[in-house]
Amino acid sequence: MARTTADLLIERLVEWGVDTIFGFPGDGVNGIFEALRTHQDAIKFIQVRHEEAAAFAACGYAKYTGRLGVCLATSGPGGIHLLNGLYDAKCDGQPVLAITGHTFHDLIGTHFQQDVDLDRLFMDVAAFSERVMGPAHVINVVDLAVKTALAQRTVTHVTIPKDIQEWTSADESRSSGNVPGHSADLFEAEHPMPSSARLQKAADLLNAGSRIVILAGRGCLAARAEVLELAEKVGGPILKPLLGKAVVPDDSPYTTGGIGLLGTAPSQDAMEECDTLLIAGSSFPYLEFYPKRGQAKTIQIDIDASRTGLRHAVDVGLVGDCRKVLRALLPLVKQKSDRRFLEKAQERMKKWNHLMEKRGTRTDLPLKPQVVAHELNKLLANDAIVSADSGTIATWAARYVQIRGTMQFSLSGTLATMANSLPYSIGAAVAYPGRQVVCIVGDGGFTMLMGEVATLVKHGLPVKVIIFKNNVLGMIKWEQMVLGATPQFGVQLQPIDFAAYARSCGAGGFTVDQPAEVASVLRQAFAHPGPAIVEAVVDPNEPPLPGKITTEQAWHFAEALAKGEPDRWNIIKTVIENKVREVI
Ligand SMILES: Cc1ncc(C[n+]2csc(CCOP(=O)(O)OP(=O)(O)O)c2C)c(N)n1
Ligand SMILES: [Mg+2]
Repeated sequence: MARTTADLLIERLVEWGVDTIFGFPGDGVNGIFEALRTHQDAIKFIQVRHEEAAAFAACGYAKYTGRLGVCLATSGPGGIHLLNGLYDAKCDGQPVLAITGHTFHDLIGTHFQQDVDLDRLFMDVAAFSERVMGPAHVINVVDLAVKTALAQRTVTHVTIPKDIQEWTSADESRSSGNVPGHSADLFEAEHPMPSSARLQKAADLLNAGSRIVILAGRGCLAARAEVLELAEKVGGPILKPLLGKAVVPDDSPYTTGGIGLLGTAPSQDAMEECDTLLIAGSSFPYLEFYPKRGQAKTIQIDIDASRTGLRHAVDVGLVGDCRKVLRALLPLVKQKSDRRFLEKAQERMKKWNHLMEKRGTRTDLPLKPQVVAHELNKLLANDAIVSADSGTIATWAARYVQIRGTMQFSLSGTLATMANSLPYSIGAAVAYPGRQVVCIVGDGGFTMLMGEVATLVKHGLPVKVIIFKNNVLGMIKWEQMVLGATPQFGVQLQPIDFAAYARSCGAGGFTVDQPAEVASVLRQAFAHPGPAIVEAVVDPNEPPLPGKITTEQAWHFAEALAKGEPDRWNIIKTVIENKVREVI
């Protein structure tokens, strides 16, 4: 039987090992949907409620499985809706293929309906963006789109005019140059290794240093044993940018947890005091958290040679896969007997954990967000997949979710977009049936794509969604005050009854606003057989203060209050209570 262009597309994707596509229909992709219908036994279609969610779900799927994520949208508006999720994948280096429709091939450029040149629109977000011209073209294009996405760990795009999707191989003869079967569905993921001279140079710096810090990012997610072994050898703490949160367990004596505004004070202290820094698989962007110029000899391992020295002046750059490079480096690194730097970090970490515990067990009202995060952490399985959104919740997730076992954790790291966490969780739950999947989201981020609760119910994905409801775009409120020294403006949210909403979608819906009830309500939600939403009504005046607040930040804060911040008395009260708690 003659195969349509769409059949050839889907069959080639199956040959590439793709078994899931996230998307949303439209007449611009009807041909592709027909091919999906007739290939249901080989490929799953997960229908979402907004194309942005399809792109996020594909990104989450890629992040948690290490495989290609695929999303599908119709011509014009459908494709445009994908963009934010695709940029998220591009910014965090995830292989995602976007497939879109286009208008009739012979009406392109005539102001026809949905006549948007998505291949041109996607030129910035996609490393490869091509328009398929016929059935003889589709396999060549798909092969390159898949290989480019995997090889460059980025976004690629294929668009197919709607009528061409239905053309069959019988309708069209190949051009003479297009020899059948020349394009291979083979991808070899080998990476270069640094020379032994360069490895020795890096080892010499590590052997010469006495206060060594390891900044282990997402490139080390598959290198836990190697990172831990190195920390043990050099007697230096591992600092984790958020995308690298799952690199090592949080109860390891070798880590001081996160770094950055939502990181820990001991990580920042270690960074400020180190004489040698190893950056491994990280593009952690906040330059102010790196050592001062000239303070520390720096070694960087990165798979992408163009990123060497991106954030910090580097003395030795090692290009390659972090796990393999660390393995080659380890035998050259001497065991250090001086443990003082590590022990100091461990002492500080004890105090930090004590402080977090105190803040997480507060019983005063209104309910503190830390209490919710603290109780939630206790219910996480050792293989939970946790996705967080942007906002103050990212701080609570960063500080209270304690990585253990094979837990995975992600959020929109580099794009730092809102609304990613629920669709990431869709991607995770589809990829790993039976594993606990948890979404930590603010009320602002949740409302952006709240239709995706219906996706959870429709596809039977038992994701647990914990909404921190403070009726405000909290992060921006604090930024306006602490960074801008101005009172809050334009950030209050009209409250929504999320538990009732969840139930109206067919999911479990729970509410909690009492500290003493948090544990039991969360437990009920986790025991709920399908997807469930917990709306935790939390104090909007609890600031997500950095681990170490700078004098400038404190001044800005005070100035904003003096300029007539509407919540000033409640904020002052909350902040003072925090300080009192740290002292007693
Ligand atoms: C798409 C998008 N729009 C705006 C922002 C800016 N932004 C970052 S965090 C945030 C507030 C998030 O509010 P919410 O989800 O309620 O969480 P909260 O900070 O209150 O915990 C905003 C508006 C963003 N990062 N992404
Ligand atoms: Mg909020």
